Amino acid sequence: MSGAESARTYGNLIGGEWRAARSGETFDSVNPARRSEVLGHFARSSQSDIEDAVSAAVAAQPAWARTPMPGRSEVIARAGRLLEERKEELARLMTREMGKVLTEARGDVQEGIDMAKYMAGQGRNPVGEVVPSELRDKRCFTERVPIGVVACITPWNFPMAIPCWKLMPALLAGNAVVFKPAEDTPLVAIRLAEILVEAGLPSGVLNLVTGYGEECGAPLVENSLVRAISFTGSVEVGQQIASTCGRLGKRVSLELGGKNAMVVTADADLELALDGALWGAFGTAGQRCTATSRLIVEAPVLEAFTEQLLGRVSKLRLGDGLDPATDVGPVINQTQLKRIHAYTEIGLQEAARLLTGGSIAADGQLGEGNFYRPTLFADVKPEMRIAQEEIFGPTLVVIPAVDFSDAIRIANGTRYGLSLSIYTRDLARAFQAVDRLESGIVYVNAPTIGAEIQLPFGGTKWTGNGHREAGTTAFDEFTEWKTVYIDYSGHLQRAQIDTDAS
Ligand code: UN1
Repeated sequence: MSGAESARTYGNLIGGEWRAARSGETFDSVNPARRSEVLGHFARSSQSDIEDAVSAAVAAQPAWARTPMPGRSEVIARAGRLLEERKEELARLMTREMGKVLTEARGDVQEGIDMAKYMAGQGRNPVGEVVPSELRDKRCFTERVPIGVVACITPWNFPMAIPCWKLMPALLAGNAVVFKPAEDTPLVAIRLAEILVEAGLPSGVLNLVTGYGEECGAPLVENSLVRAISFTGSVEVGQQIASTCGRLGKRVSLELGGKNAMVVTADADLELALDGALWGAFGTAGQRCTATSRLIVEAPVLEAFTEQLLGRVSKLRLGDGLDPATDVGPVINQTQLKRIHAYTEIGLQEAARLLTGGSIAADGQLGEGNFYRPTLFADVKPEMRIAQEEIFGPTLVVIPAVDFSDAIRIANGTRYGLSLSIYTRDLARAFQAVDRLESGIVYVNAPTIGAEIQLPFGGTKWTGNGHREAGTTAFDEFTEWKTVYIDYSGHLQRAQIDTDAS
């Protein structure tokens, strides 16, 4: 892309206007495949910008909440159509800003489109229930109401899908939103905000503030007028946010890490499992919270499976995600690149056997970006750090299991509980695994990635705090229940006391 476009400066969206940060400071977004390519300069926001954004949201929210829900859903539907029209352009931009290969970037935008369409359809669905009363001439019902102003804080790995999972239901429910995207992917976020504005969202209903977590995310979480926080990101930051929200008595939903495993049983279709392992572990360069980062293989097939896997992993081609020949793109930034490599060193110290990869790729053009060679470790023990901690990169560890029960025990043996999978041809084994795997998402004969938006998404244990995004649960994060009792008897009726069964 031309240098001229790269040089543009982008502001925050506050009360319908695009404005620079009050400090006038900016930060850059760069292409992880070629760090010299700057995609733009973005507002480096802090406390006062957050206050402006929250004030704009507070002012706009009541009128938006009074707009009938089918009217609100029209805006979401139009946004979905605009996303669809611009899918290719947005996908290409995403590949340049975040690095994932173009086919996957298209999938990421498609996930946003799907969410918009799904939510638009919800706009005419029931929002509560009528419940019988104990008493005569009394009607009881429930309804969902907006929370008010909510903050959506999103990661860089799904720059379109995850913001759409949050923004579409939050807005449809009648909230005003302050959206703080990851500092690595501000431009895709700005394109999404522009689309929502173009689709007819009134000024101030969506405000977008770019910047760093400590400077701009923290004051957003602290702001007393922001009543709920929806956060996807690391366990460390999620726990800080949760403790702040605990102290301030506000709602928080967390979608944090994973250490997802695929179990390969002795009776599995090994070809199928191989394809699944490669896609699950090295898709998005392993930078998904759902990425398959552990492969638990039953003893009888361990050797053959590992050998075939090694053959396939060592053939994966690293490169720019815009190049159709590329299998694995760059990782997001230099910090992550170093972190991923530090885990290789940890694995070696732990005496795991490095089969391939394990180094930063610096030859030729690859040296201009953040490339890590697809890495495979064997002889990994379940308690090793490389088998317990989220690496968030193209590193897959193979853990031997003596039998099915051992495999399930190992799969469940981390602090995370997002996505677990099993490959087997035995129907009973498949259902036993569904029963026994302790995670929010379970796959049979598919890898740990590939969630669809019409089903709840989220995990158990340290992966989250009990919430689920998308699916039929999408509104739970962004609404309050209101319970309404209407007594039209004309006299005092006392619940639990005057009940008459005659
Ligand atoms: C994430 O990794 O943060 O199931 C989300 C998947 C995608 C969503 C992943 N549909 O891998």
